[in-house]
Amino acid sequence: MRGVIRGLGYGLVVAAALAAGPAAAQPPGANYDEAKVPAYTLPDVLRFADGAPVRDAADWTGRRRAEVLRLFEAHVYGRSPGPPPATQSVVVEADPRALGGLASRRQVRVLLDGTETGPSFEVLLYVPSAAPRPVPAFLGLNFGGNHTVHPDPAIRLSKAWMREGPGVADHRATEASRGAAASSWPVERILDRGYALATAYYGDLEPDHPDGWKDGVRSRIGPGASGRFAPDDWGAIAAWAWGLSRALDVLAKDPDIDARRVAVIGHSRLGKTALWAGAQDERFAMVVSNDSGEGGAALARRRFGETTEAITTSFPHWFCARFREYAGREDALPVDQHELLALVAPRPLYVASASEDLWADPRGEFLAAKAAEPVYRLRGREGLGVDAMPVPDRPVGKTIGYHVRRGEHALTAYDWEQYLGFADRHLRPRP
Ligand code: GTR
Repeated sequence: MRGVIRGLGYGLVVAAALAAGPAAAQPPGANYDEAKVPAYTLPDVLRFADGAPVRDAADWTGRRRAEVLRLFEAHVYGRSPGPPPATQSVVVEADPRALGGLASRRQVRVLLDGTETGPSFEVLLYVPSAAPRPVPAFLGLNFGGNHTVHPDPAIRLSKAWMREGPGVADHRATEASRGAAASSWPVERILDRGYALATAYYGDLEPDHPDGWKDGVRSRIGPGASGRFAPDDWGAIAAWAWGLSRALDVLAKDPDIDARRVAVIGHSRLGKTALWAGAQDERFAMVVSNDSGEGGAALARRRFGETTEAITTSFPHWFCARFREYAGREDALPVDQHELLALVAPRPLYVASASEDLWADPRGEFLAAKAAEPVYRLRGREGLGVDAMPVPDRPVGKTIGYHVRRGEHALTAYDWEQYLGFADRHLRPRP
């Protein structure tokens, strides 16, 4: 699975190494040895760029938060446009008694410029029948099309470009890929626990390859529509994150959904995406990063696993053009990823790692969560509630949740159980 999701450059090396077993999964040049991590100093999240200290919550919410956000836009993910003015959503399919009556299902085509021929994406929504209205929801992008999250035959088969893999022929999904990602989306369990689930295919927003922008929202909307991108114009992660906000716009109009209780979730590159969406869009009530690694929850300055050089070489389209300048010189970055996590404060944040996913640097993810705590405390919330990284399969956390699951790079039922429990603690009773 990881080989399918990773795909390019280093990804292929990782996939080949993984095929030989986790112990061999070390791409050439990558450091997987804790003893070889050089010393580093993180930027102080509670200090303004001019060196002045952030003294209280008002300093943070009034000025420092915006400053950190701007730095991530200018140096890492790029600036995104606002919501397009003429968006229309069209319900293309609905069934009030889907999955044997467990849920109602709707499939909504979001026409981003209001026209059938313009850029669009499709949201699949299941709302639990038994839960009192309006219900809280999880929203996350998927890797292979909405039809891969569940074998439900009524889910429309994606017609969009796909990376080659099982059930994909000539870059198009076939019926054979129906339900292919079901192990990452325990739909019935989510519904049984009283949450709605909304998902969309990330490739609808932008196909995931260096030329993908030509067929995605970035060529039709916003600054790059002219075909020229400034060093701080949005990259693909920003485009996907922008799509999550547009999906939230749709949920906010749905009377069955409580838009004040929507958790945004993502795995791996889509975990980076969920974090950037949650950092920018404070309407997201909770943020879940599953194995997001480099460019996500993992500290950039910590030289372990994937590096800025590796990620900007394999995936030049993910970030804004300026980010590449920091390959091999992470210390020059004006931010590090703990500050991305801090942008989620005071909202509940869950960061999860997997013990064999060394490429994503589990310890670097934990340490970033730890280093985001001062902002949570400033906002009157406890962060992780522990100082030491927990052993595998021992979830910890207060307003910041964390676990390292035993096993490989994946979004599993175990991970979802922790997110559902965390959501129960933070999104109920209704705020
Ligand atoms: C890898 C990439 C990681 C991670 C992963 C994924 O190849 O190096 O940063 O995002 O892809 O999305 O599965």
